[in-house]
Amino acid sequence: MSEPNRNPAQLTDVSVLGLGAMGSALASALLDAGRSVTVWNRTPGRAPGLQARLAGTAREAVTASPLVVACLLTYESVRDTLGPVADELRGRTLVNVTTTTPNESRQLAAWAAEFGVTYLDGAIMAVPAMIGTREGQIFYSGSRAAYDAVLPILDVWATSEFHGEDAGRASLVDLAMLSGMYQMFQGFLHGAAMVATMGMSASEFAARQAPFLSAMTDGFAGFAEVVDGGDYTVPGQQSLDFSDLSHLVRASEEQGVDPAPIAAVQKPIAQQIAAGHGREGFARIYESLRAAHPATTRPEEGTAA
Ligand code: FVH
Repeated sequence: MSEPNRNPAQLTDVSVLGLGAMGSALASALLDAGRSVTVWNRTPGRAPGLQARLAGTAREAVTASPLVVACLLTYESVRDTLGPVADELRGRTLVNVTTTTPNESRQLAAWAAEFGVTYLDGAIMAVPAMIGTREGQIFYSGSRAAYDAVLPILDVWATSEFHGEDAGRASLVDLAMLSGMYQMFQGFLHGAAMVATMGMSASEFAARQAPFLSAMTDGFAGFAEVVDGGDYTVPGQQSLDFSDLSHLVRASEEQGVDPAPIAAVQKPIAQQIAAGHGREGFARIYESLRAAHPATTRPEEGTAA
């Protein structure tokens, strides 16, 4: 796939299904890199400026190229679009960069295998403006052979990273990172709601909160070392007893602000203290979180990428 497509039965190098904000950016970057591209979108008329070959149907788009990229909205939209054209996909490589859960990615990989389609799942860690730059990252998992074969094309979009042959891994890493990001955003907005009760603007709060949170991320590596080591008694850690956040919950309530975000942090702290671990480090709340799901494994128990 590193060479432009020369099979006369196939019209272009890559077909991109979905011309939303992200699909358009992906197709545009491919065109800028000199690739021939066929595009299709459910609703006609999106991305009119794109100098790509326009397919009238998903079937026409799929048959136009050996490499098919799906950038649709959800798992359901991928199944709805590709299900009816599965036979045409046979023998081709499908790179699905639509956001799906890990299990949905695995289901798509199993479905693709059933139809003789080589499957690679992609998780985009970038906004459309970052496509075509090294700043963006895209995680992949699924067929290693497909990843190696199409890497020169994938690298046009962003920095590519392969996470293993389990098709769900790229999505899992993506969604885990987004989970952290959204909790941080909610944490900021919760704090902004608290200080708003005494008249501080969200902008003023943001100016204080951003450098503070940024400095706090230095703590991740220390927590990670303790979690990976599995010993929460290592000296030098902030203890759970010291980390009890009941006063933060109360302060939020006193100000009339929904304490749910901070109560969600206090819950595993209280659980671990109640279980007799108050003198151990804060990172021990990881044990409450992982225990919430019976399938949880420690990192060393998982499959290597
Ligand atoms: N945009 C971003 O910043 C994020 C970055 C991280 C990854 N996401 C994921 O990328 C997928 C596509 O996102 P998008 O930004 O392109 O989304 P939209 O602009 O809303 O376009 C959605 C396209 O999906 C088509 N579509 C929706 N439902 C169906 C369906 N049932 N059958 C066929 N196509 C469907 C839609 O078509 P239309 O509405 O114009 O007819 C658009 O082409 C997404 O998974 C993000 O989570 C982007």
